[in-house]
Amino acid sequence: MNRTFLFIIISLFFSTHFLFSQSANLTKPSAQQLRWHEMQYYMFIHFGVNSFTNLEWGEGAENPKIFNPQNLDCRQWARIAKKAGMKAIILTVKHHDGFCLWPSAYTEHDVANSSWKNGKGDVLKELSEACKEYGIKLGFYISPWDRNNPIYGKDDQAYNTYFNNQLKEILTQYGPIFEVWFDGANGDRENPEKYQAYNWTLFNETIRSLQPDALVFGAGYADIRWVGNERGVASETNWCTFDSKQRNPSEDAPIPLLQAGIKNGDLWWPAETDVSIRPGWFYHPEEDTKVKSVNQLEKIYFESVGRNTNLLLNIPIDREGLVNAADSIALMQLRARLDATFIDNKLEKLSKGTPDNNAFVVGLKGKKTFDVISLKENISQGQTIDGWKVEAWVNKQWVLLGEATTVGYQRWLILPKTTSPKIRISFKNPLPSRQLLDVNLYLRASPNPLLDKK
Ligand code: FUL
Repeated sequence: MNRTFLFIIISLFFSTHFLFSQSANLTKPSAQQLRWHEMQYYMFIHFGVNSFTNLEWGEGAENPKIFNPQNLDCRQWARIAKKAGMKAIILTVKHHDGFCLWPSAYTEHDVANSSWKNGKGDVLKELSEACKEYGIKLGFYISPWDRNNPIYGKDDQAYNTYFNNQLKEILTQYGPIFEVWFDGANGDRENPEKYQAYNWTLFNETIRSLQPDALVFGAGYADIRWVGNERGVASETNWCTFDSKQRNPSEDAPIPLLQAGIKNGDLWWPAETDVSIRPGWFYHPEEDTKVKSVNQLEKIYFESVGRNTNLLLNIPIDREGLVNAADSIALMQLRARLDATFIDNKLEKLSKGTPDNNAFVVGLKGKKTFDVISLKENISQGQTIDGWKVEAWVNKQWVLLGEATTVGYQRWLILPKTTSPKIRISFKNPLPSRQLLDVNLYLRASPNPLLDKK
């Protein structure tokens, strides 16, 4: 036994006599959104001409011939994602430079005119097959901003038709798509002559009619909101709900609202955290030594997945067409770290909680040591918890270990390392019946100075 950590799961069954049901009035997720919440962690892949030019934003004038990943292997990407515990891959099929990773009938600026496989290759097809083989889902990022297309910003309607045709190609030829990722970039916003008015209504109709189970992220009529930064940090207070009037298809909502969401909003609009494992989104050889450490990645994981968001972690594909060894090693270190803490084959069922004025005392079957608490809310009924605290019985008295605001799908709180025979969880307000799904306590497997409380 080389692990000394503890894993306790508690199922709390609330007696209904003092609880009331208010869920009928609460905004609830769609079935597709509920499934999305369960995914929690998946891979973002930035790959394209920028991977060969060392740019982050291509100009659109790149020669497609420069795209030539000689050892491209999408099965390697999918295998690494799977081993890392990720549930999907989202690929940049077209970034701002306009180069398409699938052979598009509507442009010459694509893989069909590249050197790779003499123009016979299709990255999206290879990835869709690899994802299927490894049992993970597929999504795509597609940039509406297109610096290659000469009609962009010159003829709004013609460009919108072009973009919509491309959406149709990728929504019909590559199997089920779980997420369509739009960033709102309209790089020429500052330059009115080149400003393109996107037809979000048209794009929305296309997505909903061709892939009704796909979720849209970001701009347009999105189902999922941006977390408000690219550092991998979700807000401690994080509502899955929003005010539908504040979701503008063409403009980001104000950052503080994107971060915290809006309590009691009429729209279920949960947040996704996107961040890159390296400083850049695309591959740059000089960043091989700048891959985030396991401590940094664990912090990101705790501050995204542990704060009621899904984590979309970007792994740039290198010039060979592979996940670079440095990134792969970091991903596996993170997986090992998380598994060691959150191992789930040592469940110890505990006694029922005792409802007492919105507080639940839970015995730990002897003294146990822990430093993380996890709460899960039954979001299928909506999100209601807006304040709670946890105390432990130490030296014959209740000692406050930590306090937090929202819970949502999942909330982790790091606590001072504590050994105790029982804990008490108290809520600010009464909970609807069966609103709290479960409580877990863990002892983290390795020290992490970025997370450890003094
Ligand atoms: C942004 C883009 O401008 C970046 O290049 C990157 O793709 C990021 C995920 O979204 O809007």
